[in-house]
Amino acid sequence: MDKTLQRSIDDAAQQVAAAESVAALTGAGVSAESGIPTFRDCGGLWEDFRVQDVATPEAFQRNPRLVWKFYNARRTNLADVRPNPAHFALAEWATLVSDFHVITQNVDRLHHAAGSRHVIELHGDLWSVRCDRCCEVFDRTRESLAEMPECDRCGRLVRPNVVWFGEELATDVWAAASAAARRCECMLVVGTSAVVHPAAGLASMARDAGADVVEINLEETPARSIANLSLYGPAGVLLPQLVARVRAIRFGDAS
Ligand code: BV8
Ligand code: ZN
Repeated sequence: MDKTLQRSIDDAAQQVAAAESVAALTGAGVSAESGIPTFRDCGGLWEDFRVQDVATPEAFQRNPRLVWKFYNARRTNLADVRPNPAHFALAEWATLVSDFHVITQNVDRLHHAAGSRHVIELHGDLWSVRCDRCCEVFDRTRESLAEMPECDRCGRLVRPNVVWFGEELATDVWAAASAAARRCECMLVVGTSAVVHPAAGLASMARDAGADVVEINLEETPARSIANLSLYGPAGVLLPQLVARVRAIRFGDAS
């Protein structure tokens, strides 16, 4: 790792090591090193599918078969996917402080698989389905779904239990995410293009409440203007280094 980046990691660790309340806002980039395509990078999901065809309620009304093809393919691709060092580093950071929340836009549940205990899923998850008539959520973890699954109770076509564009986030989820953003002394903004709202607004919420905001990404994003620290490189490389420095500063061996 080049000396400049190493120094930036050391500086960032010095600045955030004292934070007892930490929140990590994560996006698809934190799962990239697990082999999951992001949305907006080259080779991303939005290259093969248009948002308006597979990620809106109107799309589901118009062509549920295409929407389920999109989501079933993502579920299938997740079957053998494991968390990467970025996920594990966030789970480790939570053992160093008294309050750590992961606020994720991701639906892959890799933060849970890495051992993170306080995970707020802003946009739902790929593993459960929802019947809009019964308002019931059914866990379909690891099952390969019938092409278009139906409700156990009423037999109606069910939908992926995710938040689509044009849909509100669940009130309780948004309340928990906003509270974590306002409470934290440090917010890590990891692997997100910071263009999807209201999720992206959580970084400003944290900064306005006095938190240090650390952007961790391969490249600059709109979060750069909000962050007071930016680290550019793969999250799976940077986060383990950052956590190791924070641990050393908090528990000795701050050589
Ligand atoms: C809503 C579904 C009220 C699940 C998703 C305010 C301003 C502008 C627009 C709006 C606004 N308020 C509302 C909107 C409209 C819209 C929106 O934000 N549009 C944008 C795109 C213009 N928002 C909504 O509709 C939201 N609802 O606000 O309700 C309302 C109601 C009606 C009308 C208006 C408002 C609902 C948004 C939720 C949409 N659902 N997902 C799924 O299928 O997965 S969002 C989708 O994008 C995913 O959840 C994804 O996580 C999210 C954000 O993308 P990223 O995670 O950031 O991924 P991306 O590929 O973009 O970027 C990856 C990043 O990682 C890159 O920066 C890359 O450099 C980096 N990276 C890559 N590899 C690595 C890495 N970094 C580090 N290490 C690596 N190795
Ligand atoms: Zn039903």
